[in-house]
Amino acid sequence: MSLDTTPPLAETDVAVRTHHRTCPLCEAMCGLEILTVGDQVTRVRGDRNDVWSKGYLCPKGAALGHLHHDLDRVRVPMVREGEIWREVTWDEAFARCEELLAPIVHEHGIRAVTAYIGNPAVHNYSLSRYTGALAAIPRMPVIWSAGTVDQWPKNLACAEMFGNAWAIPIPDVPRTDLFIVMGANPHASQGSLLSCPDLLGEIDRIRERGGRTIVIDPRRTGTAERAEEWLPIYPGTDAAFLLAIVNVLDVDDLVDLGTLDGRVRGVEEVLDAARAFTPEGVADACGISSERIRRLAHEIASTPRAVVYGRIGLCNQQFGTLASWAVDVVNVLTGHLDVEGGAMFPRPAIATLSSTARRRGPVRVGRWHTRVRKAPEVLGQAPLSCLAEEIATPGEGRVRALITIAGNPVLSAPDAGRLDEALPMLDAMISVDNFLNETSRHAHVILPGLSSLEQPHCDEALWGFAVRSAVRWSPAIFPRNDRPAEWEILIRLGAILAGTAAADVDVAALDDVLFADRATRHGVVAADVIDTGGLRGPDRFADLAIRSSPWGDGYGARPGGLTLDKLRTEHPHGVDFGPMTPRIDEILRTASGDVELAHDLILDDLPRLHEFIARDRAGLVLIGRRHVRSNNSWMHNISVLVKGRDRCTLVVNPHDAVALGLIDGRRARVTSEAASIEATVEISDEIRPGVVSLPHGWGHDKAGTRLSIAREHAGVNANLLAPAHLLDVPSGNAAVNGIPVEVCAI
Ligand SMILES: Nc1nc2c(c(=O)[nH]1)N[C@H]1C(S)=C(S)[C@@H](COP(=O)(O)OP(=O)(O)OC[C@H]3O[C@@H](n4cnc5c(=O)[nH]c(N)nc54)[C@H](O)[C@@H]3O)O[C@H]1N2
Ligand SMILES: Nc1nc2c(c(=O)[nH]1)N[C@H]1C(S)=C(S)[C@@H](COP(=O)(O)OP(=O)(O)OC[C@H]3O[C@@H](n4cnc5c(=O)[nH]c(N)nc54)[C@H](O)[C@@H]3O)O[C@H]1N2
Ligand code: SF4
Ligand SMILES: [Mo]
Repeated sequence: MSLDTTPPLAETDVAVRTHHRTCPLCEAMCGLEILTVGDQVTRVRGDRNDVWSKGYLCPKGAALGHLHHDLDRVRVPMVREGEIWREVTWDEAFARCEELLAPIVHEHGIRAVTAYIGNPAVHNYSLSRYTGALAAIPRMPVIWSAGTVDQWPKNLACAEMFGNAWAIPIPDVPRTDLFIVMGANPHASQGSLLSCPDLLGEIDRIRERGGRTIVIDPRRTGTAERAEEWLPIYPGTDAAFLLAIVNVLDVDDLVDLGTLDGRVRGVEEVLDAARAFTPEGVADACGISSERIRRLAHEIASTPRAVVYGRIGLCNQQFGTLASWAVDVVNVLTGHLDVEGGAMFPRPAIATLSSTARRRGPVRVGRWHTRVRKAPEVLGQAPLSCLAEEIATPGEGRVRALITIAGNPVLSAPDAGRLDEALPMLDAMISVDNFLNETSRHAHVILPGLSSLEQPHCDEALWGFAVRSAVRWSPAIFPRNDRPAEWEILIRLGAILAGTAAADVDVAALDDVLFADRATRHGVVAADVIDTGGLRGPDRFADLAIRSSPWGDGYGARPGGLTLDKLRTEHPHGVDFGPMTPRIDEILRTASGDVELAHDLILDDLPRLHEFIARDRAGLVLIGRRHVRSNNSWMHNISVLVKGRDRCTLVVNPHDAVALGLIDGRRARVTSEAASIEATVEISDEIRPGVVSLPHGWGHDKAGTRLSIAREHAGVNANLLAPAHLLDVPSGNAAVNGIPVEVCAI
């Protein structure tokens, strides 16, 4: 049995077919109903029978057919000679990869080669499992990913507190009565490190049951509009704000660990550290009155089902680790961790990183440093803002070959201009990507993945952040014909890097080895399962993860339990095993076995925060924003999503606009220490004074791309403005929010 083959469609087939499938575009994982006629998608709507999302979808999901049919999408491997791209066969493409990579490995060793893993890999199980394979087969260091522009501070804080970087508690939104949202805008993003369909609808439901939502954000976002209250915080001051809440909890005798009493260490040290952050002391810097801070502390403490949730605005800022840590410090000190309606650890029905970590011991930081800037590694990653200098700086240890996988760092990474200049200096660049875009235009070879509709889909990572223990598997809708899936591409590349001739790579044999290794780590005797079911590739891993979950059959240990086959045949609309339940004992992997709140790596960063709070705040700072019709940098080539008003505008508060002489609709120059760009001004009181906002992911005017629609809506690349050294120090995560800028009319 092979799950990823769909019968070829007859050319004369005009029957309307209905398919059910998970949307792969964001963490909400909506169940879709997709109608097709022949090889055309005719309609996409929410699947009302879906056990998880019950019919919800957003405009991006509705445009999935447009993404599939996009004529610019790369379907055939391409090789670049000078400025000219040539379509080639898969054999030729892999032969060219070998020709490019083998001499580099031979002369400089595997350490001269590396990979960058972008965000869509998380939404694609053919990539997520096998990027590990690409690294493991040749023992290649893969230290670059979108993780260090995204959630690395949260990973670090959770590694310290809970002993597992992926044990990230999520807000139990469907059962909370006080939802405090900091630096997240689910109105656009649909939720992140939090999978919950129709999050904005949940905010309405909180209100309907007498509860409240408070949004703490420099911008009055769509989420803030829907909430009961908006607190316009100054960027980068969240950690101080939350420590002031801790201070009030202490002084007003509100600390109550609830069910975690006796299981938490470091409380006194944290209360000590918070003594310097009084509400009066931080109010001006945060832009929130001391009275409101005090009252909020009391509200959190006195509401049985309350939760603080922080996301990207608290991560990709200068105090990301302190802020992300402080979110859960407040949840712990008010008895809101691991309880219903608070911050909880999901129990996924498909075993994920968060549910399978076994290692105990110290957090891995600083075991090596980057060559040029000497930045310490954090949990195996280097700050993405170091990549350009590692390519461009000559000398022993230079990055000479780069494989980008589902990433567009020329638009999404900080100090983007330098990276754009550095990529042509590579001796070899391979992009595993579905578009010839701002990044892949520098590649020597583009190896395209299948369209999402040409392959099965199963979210492995994301159910680990979901408010319910659900899981779903979707079959391919269209045949892939003789094209390889991405997992096969990655195995092939890995083997080529390990020295196998491209033509000799035995993908199936390597897949068996990788699976056996994984199965052993799950505690399954590999030989027992390899020959059962005939599964291969990511489906075999998904089957393993499903069978190893609490609801799985455990390969016979729990007869009647779930298997991939059962999920596929009996549950086309997914299966749901209910809401989250407390599980701290299973989660904790700290050396002490308790929650550990106080860590030097985190607390040592406090002097930097003190200095920041005391600093003059006369100038402007830049933050980003997302829009529901965008997806980082890569969905601007779909007409139905980009049409209408220009979205890549610089939002400025009316007071600042008057002071600077800016006029709505006219151009302004924005200058940071990294670059100077021009953007159209949009004057609005949705942004607090002192802060301007420009979305990321735009700047599609580069020569040499194949993005005909995006080019007509080019916008400007906000990440040109992000200085490489502006970081959250403990985690190395980029601070792409809170960039000091000057703005003038032109
Ligand atoms: N200023 C600023 N910068 C930011 C952020 C911010 O908030 N502000 N956010 C950051 C965050 S959170 C992230 S995650 C990063 C994202 O950064 P990246 O992950 O590097 O960038 P994306 O724009 O998501 O690019 C995705 C790429 O994957 C390709 N792709 C899409 N689907 C597939 C697929 O199925 N297979 C393959 N092989 N390729 C595919 C697309 O063509 C595109 O090239 O950006 C970061 N950058
Ligand atoms: N439509 C759409 N959906 C997406 C994406 C997308 O690009 N488009 N990207 C996906 C990805 S990769 C991710 S990681 C998630 C991110 O999901 P979210 O975290 O919800 O992302 P944003 O919508 O950028 O919301 C971040 C908020 O932080 C605020 N902010 C900025 N600086 C600060 C600060 O210093 N303090 C506080 N308190 N707030 C601050 C911003 O104003 C913004 O409202 O979204 C995912 N979903
Ligand atoms: S919210 Fe939109 S993009 Fe996200 S999974 Fe649902 S339909 Fe897809
Ligand atoms: Mo992200």
